[in-house]
Amino acid sequence: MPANRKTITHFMIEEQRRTQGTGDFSMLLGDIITSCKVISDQVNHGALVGALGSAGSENIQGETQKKLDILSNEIFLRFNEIGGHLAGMASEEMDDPYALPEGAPRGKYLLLFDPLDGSSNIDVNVSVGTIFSILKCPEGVTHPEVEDFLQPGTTQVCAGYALYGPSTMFVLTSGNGVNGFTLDQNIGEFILTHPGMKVPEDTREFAINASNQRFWEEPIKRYVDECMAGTDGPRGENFNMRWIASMVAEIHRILTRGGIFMYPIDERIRAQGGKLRLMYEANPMGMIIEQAGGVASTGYERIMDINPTGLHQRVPVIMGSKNEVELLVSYHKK
Ligand code: AHM
Ligand code: MG
Repeated sequence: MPANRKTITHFMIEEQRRTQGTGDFSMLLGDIITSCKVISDQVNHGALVGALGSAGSENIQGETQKKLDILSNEIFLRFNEIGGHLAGMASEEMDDPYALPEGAPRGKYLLLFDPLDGSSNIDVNVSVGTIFSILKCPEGVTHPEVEDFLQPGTTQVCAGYALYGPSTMFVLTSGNGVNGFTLDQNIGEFILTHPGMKVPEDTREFAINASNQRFWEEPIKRYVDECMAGTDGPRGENFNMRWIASMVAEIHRILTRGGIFMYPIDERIRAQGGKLRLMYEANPMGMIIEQAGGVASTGYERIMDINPTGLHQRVPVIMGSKNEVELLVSYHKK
C-alpha cells in the first residue's frame, strides 16, 4: 500500500483538530466504524457462518426479520454501549429506545441506526448497507426517552452509511461535505478513496419501484411518464431506470454518477405515511445528499425540516440530483 494513503483514523484526527473537538465524537465514530467492519465480515461470509435466512420474528413495523438483521442490531448495540460517548440508541429493529446498561458511562450523543437496510437482498447476495444518524442528547438528559430522539434532521451532527457491496465502503458527513472510504480487507482499515463526493446536478437516470405505479399520485405519474416517453416526450431525452431495492446501494450510485431516488407516498401505503423511516433512513440520507449538493424532499417539504412525531415515523422520499428533484417538487405544487 502506498505510504501516502489516508486512513479514516487520520481523517478523523484532522477533522478533530479542525473543529477543536474533545475527541469524544471521533471515538464514537471509531466504535461505529468497528461495528460496520464486523457486520461487513458477517455479510461477506453469509452462508458459511449460517448467517442467511429468516429469524422467524417480526419488527415493530410488522416486517419479517432476517437473522442478519438481528445479528447486525446486536453488533451495533454491543460495540457502542460501552464507549461512554452515548446517552442512548434507537434502532429500526427495536420498538423502544435502547437503555444503556445501568452504571455504564454516559455521553452527550444519541445514535440512531438501521443496522441492515435492504435485507430482502441478503439471501440473493445483492448489496445491503447500514445507515446511521448522530444527534446531540438534550442538555441535562441522562436517560433519554422517545421525545429526546424526536429532533428534525437539520439538528443531525453527523450521518453516514456503510455499503456491503463488491467492496465495503463507508460514507460520512459531519456537515462539511461528504467523504467516502473503501475497506482494505488486508489491513482492516478504511482508506479515503472518494474525497468531496458531489451529486451531479443533472441526471438521466431514475430509480423507483414501478410495480406500484397504479397507486402513485399525479405528480409522480407525470414525472415518470415524461421520463419514459424519452426523445418522443416533453423531456426530449431518453432516460435510464434502476431499482435495486436497497436504498444504500441506490444512494451510493446517485452520489457517484447522479440520479433521482423515489419512494413516494401512494394509495397503498398512505395510512402509514410512506415506506421509508424518517429517523433511520430519510434524515441521514437526506443530510448526505444535501451535503453533496443534492436535494431531499417529500415532494411537499424538505425532509430535514420535518418535526418528527414518532421514532418509527415513515415519510415519502424523493432525493438526488438537484435539477430533477426540483422539477418533480414543482409538479407537486401544481
Ligand atoms: P428495510 O429497511 O426493511 O430493508 O426496507 C427499506 C428498503 C430500502 O432499502 C429500499 O429502497 C426499499 O426498502 C425497497 O422496497 P420495495 O421492496 O418495496 O421495493
Ligand atoms: Mg431500512
